[in-house]
Amino acid sequence: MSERSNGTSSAGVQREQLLRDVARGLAMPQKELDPKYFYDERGSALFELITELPEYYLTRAERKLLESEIPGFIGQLQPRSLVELGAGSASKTRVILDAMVHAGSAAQYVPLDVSSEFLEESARGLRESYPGLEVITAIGDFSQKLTLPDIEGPTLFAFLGSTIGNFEDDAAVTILANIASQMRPDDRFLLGADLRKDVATIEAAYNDEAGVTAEFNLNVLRVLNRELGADFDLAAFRHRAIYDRDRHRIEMHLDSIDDQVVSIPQIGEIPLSQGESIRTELSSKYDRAAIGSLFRRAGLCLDDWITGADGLFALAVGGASRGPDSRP
Ligand code: SAH
Ligand code: AVI
Repeated sequence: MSERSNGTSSAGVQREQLLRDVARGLAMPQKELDPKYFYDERGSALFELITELPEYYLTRAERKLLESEIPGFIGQLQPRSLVELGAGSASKTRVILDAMVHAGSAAQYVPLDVSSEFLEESARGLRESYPGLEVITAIGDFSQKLTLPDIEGPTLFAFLGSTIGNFEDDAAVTILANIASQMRPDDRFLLGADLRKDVATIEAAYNDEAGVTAEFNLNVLRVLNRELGADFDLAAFRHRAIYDRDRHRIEMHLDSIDDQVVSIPQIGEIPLSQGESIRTELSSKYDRAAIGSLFRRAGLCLDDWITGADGLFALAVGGASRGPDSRP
């Protein structure tokens, strides 16, 4: 069994960053918070519950595609390493790792995530299940420049779950370009993307009957209360998730139920009027043209586009079209 960690930022640096991000986001005309702050241990666990909800079709649809497509794909590529952005529980990743083990090519797995405790827990489980695999956890923010350990190629870079959809197009291009800059000519990139479909199906996925998504949404306020000593009253906010048909995306908000003032030490008093919202997440939905355009802008070529018969979800496969900028 082999374990390594490629941790980067210290708690102090992360707190400074959180303070800056929150001060900036809450000063905007449409108040917003960065969705990466959902994912403390509780937030990561709540996301896992979301993936099992009857309304949240994304995870099941992606898993089905991976199960049908990955064995053949891995058999051809024979990757020695898998690098995964936003790995979380890495539950679907096991489909890829199983195929790598079956192909006899599996050497290293590098899951990268901001949610450090949760990632280490996932890594422990993987090390038990795949004793021959070196699991190197990388704690960090994939929207910043990627610092990866030295790994054996060919490498498959994976970004699953449609997490790309949580970013505006320009930011998504920056993330994809960062990945492209790390890719050697025989490496491949695998992206999971949620597809555009009827609005009722999409909106139901973000407004589940059991209220787990609402709890997940409110969790970001718990994080700010704990980390910054803020005094958000969670009962004073209501979860709202609506689909923007023009921009093809879900917007998740926390609506202020009444006029209120929230206090955050080191930032100050934040007044919110009745009905005013804090936008906490975007979740864009795609078609082939939209992903093709993001890939092109990021210096990636889109080689394959795989959707199931249900038309719910897509896997996009690509390679770096410009060659590596920073990796030998
Ligand atoms: N890939 C998994 C988990 C998706 S949830 C799946 O498909 O089910 C999104 C994951 O990305 C979480 O684990 C979260 O902690 C991580 N994440 C969100 N923003 C991030 C960022 N900016 N940098 C690194 N990880 C991030
Ligand atoms: C991680 N990300 C792709 C999820 C999504 O669907 O946008 C997060 C989520 N938000 C609400 N439900 C799930």
